Amino acid sequence: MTEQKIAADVISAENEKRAGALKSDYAALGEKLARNNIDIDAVTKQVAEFFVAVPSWGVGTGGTRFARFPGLGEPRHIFDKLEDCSVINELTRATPTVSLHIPWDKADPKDLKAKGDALGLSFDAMNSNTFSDAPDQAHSYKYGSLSHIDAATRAQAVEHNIECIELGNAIGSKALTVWIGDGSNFPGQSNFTRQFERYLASMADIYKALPEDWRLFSEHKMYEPAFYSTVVQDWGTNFLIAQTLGPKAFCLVDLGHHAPNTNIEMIVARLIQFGKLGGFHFNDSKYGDDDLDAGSVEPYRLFLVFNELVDAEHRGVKGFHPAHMIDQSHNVTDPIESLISSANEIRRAYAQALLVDRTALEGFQSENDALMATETLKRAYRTDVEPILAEARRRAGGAIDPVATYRASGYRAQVAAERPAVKGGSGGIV
Ligand code: LRH
Ligand code: MN
Ligand code: MN
Repeated sequence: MTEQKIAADVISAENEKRAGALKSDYAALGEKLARNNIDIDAVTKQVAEFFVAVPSWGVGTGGTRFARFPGLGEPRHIFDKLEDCSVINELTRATPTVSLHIPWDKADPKDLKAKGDALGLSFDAMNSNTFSDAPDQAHSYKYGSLSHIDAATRAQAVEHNIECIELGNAIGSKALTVWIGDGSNFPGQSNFTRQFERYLASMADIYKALPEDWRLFSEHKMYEPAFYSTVVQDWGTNFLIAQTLGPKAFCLVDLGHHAPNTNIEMIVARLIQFGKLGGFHFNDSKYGDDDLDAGSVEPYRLFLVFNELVDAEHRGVKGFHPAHMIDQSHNVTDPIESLISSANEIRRAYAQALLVDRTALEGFQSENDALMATETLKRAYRTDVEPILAEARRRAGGAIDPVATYRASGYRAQVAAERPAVKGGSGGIV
């Protein structure tokens, strides 16, 4: 890493203030865990080796269809975005990869690669965009893209996905995530079966263009922008897609893309069991695709998802390597702070899941002791693992308290001076 956005002496000065407290908290937690035969250092090592990708589109301030209230120093282009992503990684040491969205982040692959290398960042899954029209495209996606009734529009959407693969291949990415907004707004508007047939045929063309070591992720979402029916609406349809396309096709689970109260951890278990879990878009939600910060509303649900992932690791599931990515939108916070905190929450859920006594759990399950089984999960979940997370960051050169250190660094004020302010927007409805 040659370009460091947060000076090393800022991190060490901030860490020095907190090192004493962390040392005693870590020792106390280590003692407590040792009583249950858990080696704290082994857990810290596993946590330090767990990474999650930051979405390039998450570092700009989001908005709703009603309005967008810009923040200070918003990134002007992908190279600014990569610098902001680097700040998150320098402080957390949990996010060394970035997931790009094309055409939003389109640039010369040589420049992208060089910037990534300079910042110590590499690239996770590429995301295509056929849910909105690019300024110069020949055919509109107003009535769909990969499943459009018109062959030329479908071909254009396929071509765009192939372009994403080619760009990704040049910068070291190994996966393409396809999410489409295709669907219908009125009963009768589309023929469900024919529309899905057209989608599958388009996806098969994209699948054919995948390099040998690439994976194709399809992402389901219940509704929005289509409000009556969506082509890839749930994990069942998503599973059919992955199964129909072949061994390089997997399902991507965006936590916000389900009906409220859906048992997402069970969906995760099913996809693991049948070898089709490709990865995640982590975020949290209260009502719909809210794109809130991971763990901010339902941290127990995030833990239960990680409980399934750790269970799969524990069982030694073959070829199990889901892609961990964040997908959020930040309207009222500094996006860098939200992403720092989200990366920590995701690691927290992982650390807590690592603490589950799986032998005891299995015993309680086989004795039908529901109370003690659930208590076994709760015991792990109730453990304050913050000293483990902080120590993992510290050992890797990150910050003991990354948000406080970020604030102390003055990064936001510095980029606000360099990047011109952006005007607010009314959003799409007025
Ligand atoms: C769709 C989605 C999908 C897109 C991203 C911007 O709601 O989750 O992953 O690529 O948002
Ligand atoms: Mn998503
Ligand atoms: Mn979404």
